[in-house]
Amino acid sequence: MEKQRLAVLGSTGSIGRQTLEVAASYPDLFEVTVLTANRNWELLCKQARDFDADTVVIGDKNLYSKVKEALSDTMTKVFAGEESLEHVAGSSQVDTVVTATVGFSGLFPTINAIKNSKKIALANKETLVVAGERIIPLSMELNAPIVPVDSEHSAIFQSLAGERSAAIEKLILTASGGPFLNHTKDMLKNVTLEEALSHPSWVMGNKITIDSATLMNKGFEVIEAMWLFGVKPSDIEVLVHPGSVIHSMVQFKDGAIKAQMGTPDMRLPIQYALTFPERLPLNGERLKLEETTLAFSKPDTDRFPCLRLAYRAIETGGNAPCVLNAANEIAVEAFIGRRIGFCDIPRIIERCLDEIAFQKAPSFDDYRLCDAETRKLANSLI
Ligand code: MN3
Repeated sequence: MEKQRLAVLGSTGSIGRQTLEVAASYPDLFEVTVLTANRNWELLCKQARDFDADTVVIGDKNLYSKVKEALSDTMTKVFAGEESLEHVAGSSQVDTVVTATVGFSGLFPTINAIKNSKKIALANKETLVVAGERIIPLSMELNAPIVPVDSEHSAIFQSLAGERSAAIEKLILTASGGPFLNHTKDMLKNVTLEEALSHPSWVMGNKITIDSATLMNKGFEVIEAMWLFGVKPSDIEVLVHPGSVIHSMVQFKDGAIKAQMGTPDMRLPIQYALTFPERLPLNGERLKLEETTLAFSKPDTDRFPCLRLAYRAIETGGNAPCVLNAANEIAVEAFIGRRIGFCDIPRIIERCLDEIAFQKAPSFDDYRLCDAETRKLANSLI
């Protein structure tokens, strides 16, 4: 394998830190040249030193002087702000861009990485939720392969190795069901932030943990899978599988089902995305099959309307998934800030989907405008 120079966008978050763990375990294969973070400047500076990074970007411009000073005795170049984030994703110092940022903010850096024909290890699913319709053709045209990091999509990607996509009958995305799997509608009205943040199987950042509790995360993943693997939403089935043993499956036209199983350890899909088609050793716990049970059930979109709203958005198409994402970001942020209740999240998203004007074929600039307009409306509904 040739040595890859990595840009890790969102290096201080959960996926970013685990990406650096993987990179550190194979110093002959990976050189970390670019690191970016939104606000966690102290960890960013530590990472820059540990990996002798060429360039760092801090998203929050107010923190620029702190980072600059902390790294003043190093050769690391320091930049700040959104434009710099976008710019470094296309840097000539980089072969592979790991997009581990959260939300819409990942979109434009990813576009710039594609425009510069980088390999994309995609962890920022919102990129494809919002703009998959334009991103996928662009990545094919410019020879910028997009490899999934999301565990479900990695499982499907692994199950498809050696198969033809024409042989796919359907994709089966598994969902842990989140902490409220067995809550009644009434119980859901009164759940607390702390309860929502205690995910039964995965340790992740706050935003995605809330998205998992509402099942919006699974809705996003349906959209992500549709673009990544070129299938219709009706050919993607979601099954609740509380054990999180099977990370997702592919059913083929002859009825065979292939699945990828493992412990819930994100380093595996991260490492596979970076080393594919090679599969390298990874230390860690191994699945004890004798202690696992495989149980599956259909998700309940009556109790978890976010999943239904995601299907609605993708069937509507155009700018609807962009509205879905922006409204969700604002509603989740408000829930984390204890300004709204858990059941207000789908209420706000549905209102935005009802009220924002439909656009059939938005450009990248239109997405930016639609995102801003939806955020404004969603904020007014809080
Ligand atoms: Mn996932």
